[in-house]
Amino acid sequence: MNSVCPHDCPSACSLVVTVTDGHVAAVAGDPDHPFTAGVICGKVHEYAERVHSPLRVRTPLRRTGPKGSGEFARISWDEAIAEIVRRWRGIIAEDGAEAILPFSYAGTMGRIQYHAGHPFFHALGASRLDRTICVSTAYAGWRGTLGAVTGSDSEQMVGADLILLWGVNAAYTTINVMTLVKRARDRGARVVCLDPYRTRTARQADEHLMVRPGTDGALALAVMHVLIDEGRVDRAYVDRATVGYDRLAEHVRPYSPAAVASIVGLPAETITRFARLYGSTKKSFIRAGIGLSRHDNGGMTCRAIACLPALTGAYADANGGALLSSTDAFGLDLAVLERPDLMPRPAPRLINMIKLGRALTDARLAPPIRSLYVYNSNPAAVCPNQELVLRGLAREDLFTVVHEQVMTDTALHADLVLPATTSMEHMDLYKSFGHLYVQLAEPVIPRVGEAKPNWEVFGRLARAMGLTDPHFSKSEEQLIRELLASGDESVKGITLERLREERSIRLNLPRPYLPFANGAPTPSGKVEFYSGTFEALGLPPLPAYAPLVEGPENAELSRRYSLQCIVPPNRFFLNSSFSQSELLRARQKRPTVLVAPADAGARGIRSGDRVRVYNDRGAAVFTAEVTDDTRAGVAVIEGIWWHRFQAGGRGVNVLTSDRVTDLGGGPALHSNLVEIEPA
Ligand SMILES: Nc1nc2c(c(=O)[nH]1)N[C@H]1C(S)=C(S)[C@@H](COP(=O)(O)OP(=O)(O)OC[C@H]3O[C@@H](n4cnc5c(=O)[nH]c(N)nc54)[C@H](O)[C@@H]3O)O[C@H]1N2
Ligand SMILES: Nc1nc2c(c(=O)[nH]1)N[C@H]1C(S)=C(S)[C@@H](COP(=O)(O)OP(=O)(O)OC[C@H]3O[C@@H](n4cnc5c(=O)[nH]c(N)nc54)[C@H](O)[C@@H]3O)O[C@H]1N2
Ligand SMILES: [Mo]
Repeated sequence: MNSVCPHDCPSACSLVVTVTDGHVAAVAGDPDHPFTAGVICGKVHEYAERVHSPLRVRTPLRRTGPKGSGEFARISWDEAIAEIVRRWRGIIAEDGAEAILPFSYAGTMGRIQYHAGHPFFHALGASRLDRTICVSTAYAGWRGTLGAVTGSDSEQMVGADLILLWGVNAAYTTINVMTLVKRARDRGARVVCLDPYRTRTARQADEHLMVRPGTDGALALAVMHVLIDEGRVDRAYVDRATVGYDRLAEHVRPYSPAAVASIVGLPAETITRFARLYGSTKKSFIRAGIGLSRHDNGGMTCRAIACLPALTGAYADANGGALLSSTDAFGLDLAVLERPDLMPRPAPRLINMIKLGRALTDARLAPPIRSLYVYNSNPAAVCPNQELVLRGLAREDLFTVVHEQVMTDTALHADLVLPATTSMEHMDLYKSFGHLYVQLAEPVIPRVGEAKPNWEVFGRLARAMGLTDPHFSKSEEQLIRELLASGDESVKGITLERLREERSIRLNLPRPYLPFANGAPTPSGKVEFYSGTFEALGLPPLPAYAPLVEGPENAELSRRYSLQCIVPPNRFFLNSSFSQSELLRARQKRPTVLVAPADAGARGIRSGDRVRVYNDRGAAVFTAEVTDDTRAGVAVIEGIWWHRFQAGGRGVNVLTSDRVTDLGGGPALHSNLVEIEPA
């Protein structure tokens, strides 16, 4: 049977599921899907174990012990709904609905189940959640240059002569890109990977530029300097499709390779050679990752990189250009699902999700947050400033409801846990942020236990809370029809009936798809080297490099914490999902910190030692791996383990900050200073 991978990954794979006696027996990649091409990751290959996990939540549960203890008793759905309604009515009467905060992110990327709570919480008048934890910064930077978050079709990179894998560990985070990279390489394409450490992706490249974290903005400015200085600019493209070239040329003059070499941590000659290679290859495809943006200066970094193909004219080449995400290629009107019109006016307050710990513990917040409803997310593990998040979740007076598939670290802190269906058990429509196909998935097995889809639970809650808008009685099918009908040309003619027949349909976009061949959907209609929008907001109007707030240039802090610590994904978990799997935990081995030999030597640390990594925000225990896969001064902690599986009971996110980046309100997850000592 057919399905779609629901996880927060650009690949949105088309799956073939073998079902035996109502159980998922095996999951494979659809060999006929043009992007999946039969290849899926090691996580989803083991999906049967996730769907039928011993940690699966099968019935509603009520807490019977202290918060976090995991002591629960089984209750019925009717009892659970009645209790939520009783508690919320009381809270609303005393403090108003803003005392209730929904918390969700991307447990599922299916549009119906992702947005299921928006209309309900809008109609209730609850606090709004600003969902910034992942792409906000990157998208704000990209939009600054290009006006839209889209780019050349991934499949076009097969014909490229040069591929830059820039701040993306595709071999872990979107494996199908590596299928395309391999095909390009077989044709003779050169592949350059830019990453502070030697990832699995870097190993598969022809060249790895081991940049210092958070300095790609300076590197991009130096590349522009060389392109302009050496006349490697496509004047015809610049004249027809861009604005601000003269001011950019002036602006990048100080950023010579020699001037940025010590910032970026690469020899000036390497930077010059890289710039010349880029400048002399029209068929150059930049696949940029979100990792770039998870720094204090990450928005501007993405904006700067998006300028590069506009200088060489690669945006107009059938095998060139750049792609960060294809999200805006899907012309669907999500207001159909989110229903902002149901909100009271003025709109309720907006709370940035990365500041959850602060919001739950801030005594000055009026009204205070008295109830938290979590779905599609595991904030106890994934949010920065974990100590503060856990302090908030431990509040005895916080009424916490967690709708989950598995008993996460967050669910352990709930007053009520509600069982959620997986993508194998409910219906949904999927877009993608890496390819251009709309896909439909329908249930392939019966619901496990008493699990219910998000949309059904919010329907029940709406009725129980007396919300009468007809929206709440629509079926998932009806919502999918309305969403498809809301779309622009890109989805015209794509109907539920056709999707039932074909499962996956490419957007109505030309091949090759070159959205910036002649300009961009910015206010000027051009690729904006100079942004009037940024200028009006008081932001630097040209792509700018600023050193990290929490980095080596912060002299005071780096005296105490001399190592930069980046925290990218690991191979066998997806954010904190799959940490429930005994099989995948065994493959992932143990929570590990990569340390360069010089740093390890200076601290008396050997491979295999237990070490304590700490800063002012907290401390967690890891096993050290001493390796020249990372450079001196940079420690790497991959992945998010549920902290109950980590010695000391604390995870990587005690180290990360809830400080916002330069653009978009996202987290600077990779801008951390830490110290390491033997445990
Ligand atoms: N296996 C697995 N796959 C995943 C996920 C997962 O957790 N595990 N998460 C999913 C999600 S939610 C997302 S958003 C995507 C994210 O996937 P990507 O777009 O790949 O982004 P990140 O994984 O955040 O970071 C990618 C790379 O950027 C590098 N990096 C960090 N700082 C810098 C820098 O300053 N400069 C440069 N050049 N590189 C830097 C990191 O070392 C990392 O190797 O992956 C998805 N896929
Ligand atoms: N240290 C560090 N921290 C990070 C990152 C990092 O790279 N390093 N990455 C950040 C990024 S990119 C992201 S996107 C966030 C991700 O943060 P989250 O979106 O919270 O990601 P997950 O850990 O995958 O948790 C999703 C949860 O949703 C549940 N779920 C799945 N489907 C459904 C459903 O249909 N209904 C309900 N009710 N629940 C469901 C899953 O069981 C899972 O526990 O984490 C961020 N945090
Ligand atoms: Mo993400």
